[in-house]
Amino acid sequence: MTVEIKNKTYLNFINGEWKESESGDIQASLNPAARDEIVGYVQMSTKEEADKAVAAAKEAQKAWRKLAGSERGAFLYKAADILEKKTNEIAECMTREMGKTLPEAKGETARGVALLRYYAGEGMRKVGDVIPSTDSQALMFTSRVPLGVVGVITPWNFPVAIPIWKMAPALIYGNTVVLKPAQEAAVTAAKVIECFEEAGLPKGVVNFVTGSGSVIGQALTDHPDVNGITFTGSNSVGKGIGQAALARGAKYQLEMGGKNPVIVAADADLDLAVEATISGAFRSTGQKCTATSRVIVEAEVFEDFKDRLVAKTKAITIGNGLKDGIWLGPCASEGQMKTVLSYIEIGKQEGARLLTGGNQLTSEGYEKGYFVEPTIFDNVTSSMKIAQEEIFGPVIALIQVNSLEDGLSIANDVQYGLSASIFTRNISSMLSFIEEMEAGLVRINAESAGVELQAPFGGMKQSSSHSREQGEAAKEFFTSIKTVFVK
Ligand code: TAP
Repeated sequence: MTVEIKNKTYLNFINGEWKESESGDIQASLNPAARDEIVGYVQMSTKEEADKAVAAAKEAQKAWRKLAGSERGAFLYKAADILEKKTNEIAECMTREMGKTLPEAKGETARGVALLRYYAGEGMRKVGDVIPSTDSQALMFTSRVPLGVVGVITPWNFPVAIPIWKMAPALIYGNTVVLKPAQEAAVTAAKVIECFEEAGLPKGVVNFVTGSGSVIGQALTDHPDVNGITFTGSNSVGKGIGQAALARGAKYQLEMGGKNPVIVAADADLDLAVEATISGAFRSTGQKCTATSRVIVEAEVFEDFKDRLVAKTKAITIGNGLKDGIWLGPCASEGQMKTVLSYIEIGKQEGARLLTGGNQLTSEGYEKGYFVEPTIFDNVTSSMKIAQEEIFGPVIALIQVNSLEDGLSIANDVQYGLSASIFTRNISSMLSFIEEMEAGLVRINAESAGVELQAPFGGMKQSSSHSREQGEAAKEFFTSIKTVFVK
């Protein structure tokens, strides 16, 4: 295999310095659209390096917490400006590293900028309440204080937005952080850290250690000086992190998987429902935690909806996301592609009918990448694995129902509860859906994917630890309430 080295070796960032791992090991990050292209190398660090990063964060927190919120905010505003200037460079790196198309990568980077500015502004907002005491001579109030050191463990699917939506609120409320990004997208994450470095944050406030999750992620989770762990990723890893954090009394927050339904009512605007289903299911190659994976359609419009959905899906352009006109990029890694293909096999064996897609693309132009056709099954029943388990790829399970009531009950018939949407013109149907849908994010006449940074985000059931991220909700996790009584 000819290896084209296009980029450099990225280091850990500990106590304000870029450092090689003492392990001497590095790992290549490969382009999933062209696996002979190396995007960069990242460190395979040791537990001791995670420990050093935690020690630096602990020391730095003493002064960082004493700054005024607006002073901490000023650093975030600077980081936002730097990230904004580097949008093209960082978005291109993201596309090359994890495959999402360039316009999507630019959109995500712009979201990172907006998140930084939003939390910079939070530095000027209130962090407590005055509560009337029963003692007329006393002043009673609450103050929100930082947790201390926060361990940030992130997945590869939003390598800019997720680290920022965790680090920015952690920092503004006076915590210091150690970021352990997913190895699959650690080069892009390193570029985010460069923005914080250029913004001049004091040394040790932001630290970055790459390496395997079971070494570095576990080290942060178990470290007695890490006061909070914020994690986004799979349920299996998340549950282990939650148990370990609970066992040593650390605060934790887990955002995990989804199996997000869309309900299409007989009175829906079908053009809108088809557009939104395609966007929700196939953008980012279905690798969003909020991606649509089950589409539950009332019998009256099932055939019409299905035909339109399949026709539009067949017109999707697939390829390297850096190229103009490409709508769907590759799966982010070989492992992810294999998982998707294995679920497609399972779907066939379970008796679902393949309407379109179902194959890896291997012809000229695709042979070096992890491309899977956008895939739609019908004849799906709710008990099938493809209707129950998170696939995290471009696969839709179409389920036909005779009433909206049945649709809602199937929509709720999974262990997950992250996001859900309904297409209907009927206000009663909307209200029943809002009332009965067991999901942290419910959307009406809009795709299941779509998160606004100023609103709380998180799941019900097995999708999260029931905490919420973003918007004002972030304050709940990244601070502790201190009740103060002054006589
Ligand atoms: P995971 O395999 O769970 O990895 C997430 C992070 O945890 C990575 O940084 C990983 O490191 C690390 N990790 C692995 N083992 C660990 C351990 N024993 N202790 C501590 N950390 C460990 O998930 P993924 O494949 O990157 O992401 C896909 C999953 O994320 C999907 O299930 C998706 O639904 C979920 N997700 C959820 C959301 C929200 S907001 N709910 C958003 C995006 C994605 P390495 O990978 O480097 O080993």
